[in-house]
Amino acid sequence: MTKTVSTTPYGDQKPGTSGLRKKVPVFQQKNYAENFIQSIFDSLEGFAGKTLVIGGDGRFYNRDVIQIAIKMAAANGFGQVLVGRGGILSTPAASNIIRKYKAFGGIILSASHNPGGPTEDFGIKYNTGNGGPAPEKITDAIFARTKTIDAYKIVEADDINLDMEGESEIGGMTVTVIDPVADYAELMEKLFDFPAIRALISNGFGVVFDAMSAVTGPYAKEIIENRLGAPKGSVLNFMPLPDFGGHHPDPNLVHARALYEEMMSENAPDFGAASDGDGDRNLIIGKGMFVTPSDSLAMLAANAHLAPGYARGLAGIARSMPTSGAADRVAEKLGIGMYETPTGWKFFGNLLDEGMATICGEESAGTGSNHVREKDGLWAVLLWLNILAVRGESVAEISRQHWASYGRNYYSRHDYEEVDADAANALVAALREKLPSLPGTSFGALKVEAADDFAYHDPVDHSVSDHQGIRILFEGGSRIVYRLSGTGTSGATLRVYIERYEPDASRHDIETQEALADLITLADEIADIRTRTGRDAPSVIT
Ligand code: VG1
Ligand code: CO
Repeated sequence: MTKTVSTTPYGDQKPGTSGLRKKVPVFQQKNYAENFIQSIFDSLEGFAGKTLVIGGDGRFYNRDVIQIAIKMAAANGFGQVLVGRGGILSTPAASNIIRKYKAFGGIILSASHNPGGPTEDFGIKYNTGNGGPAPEKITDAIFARTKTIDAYKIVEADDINLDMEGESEIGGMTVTVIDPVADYAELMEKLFDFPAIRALISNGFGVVFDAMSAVTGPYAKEIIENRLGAPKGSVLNFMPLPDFGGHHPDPNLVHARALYEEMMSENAPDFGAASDGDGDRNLIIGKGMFVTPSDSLAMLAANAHLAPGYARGLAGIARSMPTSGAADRVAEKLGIGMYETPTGWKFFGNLLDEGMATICGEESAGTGSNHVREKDGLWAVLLWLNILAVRGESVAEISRQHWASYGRNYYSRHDYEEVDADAANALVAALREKLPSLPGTSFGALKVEAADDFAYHDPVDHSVSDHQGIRILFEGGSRIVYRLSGTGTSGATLRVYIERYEPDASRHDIETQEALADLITLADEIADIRTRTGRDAPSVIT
């Protein structure tokens, strides 16, 4: 039976870079999740009788919100819900399911790389029929609706058994519990040369994948161990846990430190990788060689034609603005389009839908292609393995050769997490004011060529997104970029992105922080970071 429940708005339901993310106790407030889900439905049109995909990364509160979302979808008139068994769907797998089964859209429950548990983070995101995160036009409408919502619709029924595959019915709507892995694994087999990767591995090429107790465990077990024949135990931390074992499921040099140490050790396997909470990020480390995500994008783009799914070449490459310019050099050499978008995967959707870009990437360990409309952690791992199998060289060899032919973009991101929000906003405001005075100014050997607050003009729908990060561009290709995170749940996180281009191959072996030392000092000087945040050093360096 459908009932309409009256409710009152919450003022803080503005979706950020990737959906609405809050602490679990915030989501547990009366009608909090219901308000947001109803606001999603109220912002959409024409879904009566259509299919909605629902799944999440398995974090604490996932199952509760899935039951609510199913009952609300039924009450709002959807014809069918496809939900992953156990409530599990990685973000790229959900994107694939939406596309493959021509669903109207999907609700993905995740706070990605943020920690999980009763007092940690939770999130809700809406994806449209192309499988991608809703564009700003829709997220703005959802936010507007959350401010006026006064009722939501839900059916009164027993919970769905999420642990058994099959169909059931709730309030006139069909609920199908599906295998979360099968469709995704099948797609990967289509894109990549599994026999070649299998042969590589059976010849003793060592692979280790850390699922970080998050959603990619079941996917990596099936693909890397079962289908590609890596020895049992190659996939670490493969059980998705509601609190990710108490860790941050963030595959970076801080939170995946153990993997990094192993890969730098003498007996390291040939290839190490990890993914994040919801499976859309990737960390790639060869024996003795960490590949920065920006370099990984460039190297994958330069070699993608070696994998069957990309044998016909790329239409174009897109990267988020803070991502290093390494991929630009590849696009230039290939003679294909290069697009620079704001941070967040939603901005790649139009470029992918229009066939303008084939491969996209972000410095935050996100890479993906037109096979889905989300970044895809395991996809990046498999493309690397496919390339390694074909080239028969190590990650370190491929990296060095890449730098030798394109030059090296030294790159690092410094995060100042949970700083006072007012201080962070004041810092950005002061930087903005400084912008007009910077071009032409010299700081030691560094001369500012241009400085702006990045604005994106979408070439497809012509929408404009302002204030996407402060850029200070120096002569010779060095850059400092500042922006505030849109995914955090407490205080503000200041991200400072630092890049220096080095064409000279005899200077490609400098330690990254050392190679960037003058820019790092200058980043603090220009923005007054220490004084304004009260911090001596960043909390995370990637
Ligand atoms: C961060 C990253 C961004 C990424 C976003 C979502 O956003 O910088 O590149 O798209 O997270 O990724 P922000 O606004 O905090 O800088 V995920 O894996 O958290 O869905
Ligand atoms: Co993620």
